[in-house]
Amino acid sequence: MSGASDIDALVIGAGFSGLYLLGKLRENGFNVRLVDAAAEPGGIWYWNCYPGARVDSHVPIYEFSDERVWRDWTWSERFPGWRELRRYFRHACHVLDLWPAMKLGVAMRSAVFDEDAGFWRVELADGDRLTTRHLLPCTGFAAKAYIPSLPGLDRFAGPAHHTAHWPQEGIDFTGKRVAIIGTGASGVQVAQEAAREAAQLTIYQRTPILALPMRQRSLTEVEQAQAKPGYPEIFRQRRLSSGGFEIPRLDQSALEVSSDERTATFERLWAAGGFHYWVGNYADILVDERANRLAYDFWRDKVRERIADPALQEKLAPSEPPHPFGVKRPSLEQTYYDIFNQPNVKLVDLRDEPIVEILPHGVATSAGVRQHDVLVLATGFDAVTGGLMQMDIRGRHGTTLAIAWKEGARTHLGYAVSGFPNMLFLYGPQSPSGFANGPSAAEVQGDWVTSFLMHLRHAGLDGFEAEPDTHDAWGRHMDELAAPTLFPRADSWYMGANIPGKPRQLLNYPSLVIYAEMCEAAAAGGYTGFRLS
Ligand code: N01
Repeated sequence: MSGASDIDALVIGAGFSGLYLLGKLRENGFNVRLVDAAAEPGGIWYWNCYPGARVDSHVPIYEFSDERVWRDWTWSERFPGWRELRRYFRHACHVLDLWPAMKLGVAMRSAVFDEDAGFWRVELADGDRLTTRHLLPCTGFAAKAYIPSLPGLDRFAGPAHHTAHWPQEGIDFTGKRVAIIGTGASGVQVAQEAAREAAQLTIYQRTPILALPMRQRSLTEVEQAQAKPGYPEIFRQRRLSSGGFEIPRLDQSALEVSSDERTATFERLWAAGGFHYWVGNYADILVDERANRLAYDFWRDKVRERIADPALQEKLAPSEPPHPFGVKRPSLEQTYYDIFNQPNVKLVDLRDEPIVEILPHGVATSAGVRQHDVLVLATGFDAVTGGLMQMDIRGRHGTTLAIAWKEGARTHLGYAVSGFPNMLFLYGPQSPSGFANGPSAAEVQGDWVTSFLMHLRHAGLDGFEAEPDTHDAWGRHMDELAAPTLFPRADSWYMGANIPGKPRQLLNYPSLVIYAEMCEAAAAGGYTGFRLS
């Protein structure tokens, strides 16, 4: 027999998924609260306030589909920056009336499942305690920064920050000797800013990023007002796509068209900018090595045109691909390849000269020492699983997710883990998570979770738990999805391969629309794989 809890549900995290879920549950009469360690809503847009941080998905794809939010909101740019995104989240909280249910600036310290009572006992960092029937972590896929263990790092005398721990007050690069370690999406964005301001910028690259042209542009109020009648259709389309975008993937093979036709198509996608060249490319780009190579070669030649020095061309856009195109996340760039023509920008190839140690005023590689005043660690995240595993969440018998997932993440439908009753996470492993545009996945998952909790309420039930054998079935399903693709061929965070010792597995579900169908089928079957009580 379950006891009464203080609230029906606690949402952890005020990014897209947490806010969407909070709104849905509130509207459906649940007594729900949200906590977030950040002082403002916006999830990663609170923590990742490094210079140049902006989203790689365009608007209106990267926003809530709720008309109450978009009706009176106008963006200034196609790919908004973090400051504007933060204003947007405040606006969304206001129009959706979420503020009264939110507690910001306070982390969840622990959540322990009380097996007798059938609910979670939660303690917050400010000492508050509460009990909740359901625990709903919405902590995103990039909640745990990864900082490699570089000898001497703690002795660096100047500012040294991971991009996701950037000081809210910012750092002025003007006239400084700035070093950036890492050339993923974060590194590219900081580099573009630092190249304009720093006296010297040194970029330490281990693997070249295969970045695509963003084609940023300003948006006017008039054009957005004219486009808004079409928004509902765009939002419908994004739910029906594999990546949560409205950009359709071509249904042809890159190999079955003539060379002229293929080049014309590549040119069109390239000119469209953003993720068109990635998401909207030929059907077999991410599964067939030969098709992939054609896409890589076109990318390489385009990039090389912008770099003056042939040696740098080879470093930044090598003749032979460092990994198949598109199976490690491409990022979007505006000036990234141009900055290497500037005299104040240097590239250090860590494959030629690995870092030996960090010194108080510089970085020593096997080839020598370079002096720096500021160190930027754009070294990524223990993505998808790290954020959940670092939290003190204890299920049955005190088990933590860190124990449950020691050999790799195992879930039911990418939502739940056996031994952790009444807990559903959004954006977790084996869900679309890092493979899908954030708001698209947040809404698909938020709707499903809301329906699930409503189903329980209508049935007069209190709880649920994933059956242990469901993990194997979902894991096998994930393996089958990964097998025909080229994703396992890159050492990417998609595969958990960026973190030393992390089990290698496809962490994200590759299709939002198929995922939604699978989850709907489970719901239609009475939430198959869950024991309801
Ligand atoms: O992290 P990353 P990120 N020594 O893991 C290098 C989202 N995001 O923060 O490739 C030297 O991609 C590492 O090298 P290598 C987006 O989904 C979105 O940039 O492993 N270098 C790599 O170059 C993105 O994919 C946006 O060889 C080391 C870099 O650090 C995800 O977050 C903006 C190293 C890490 O790149 C993560 O992006 C930013 C070491 N020991 C992020 N360890 C937008 O939407 C790691 N590296 C705009």
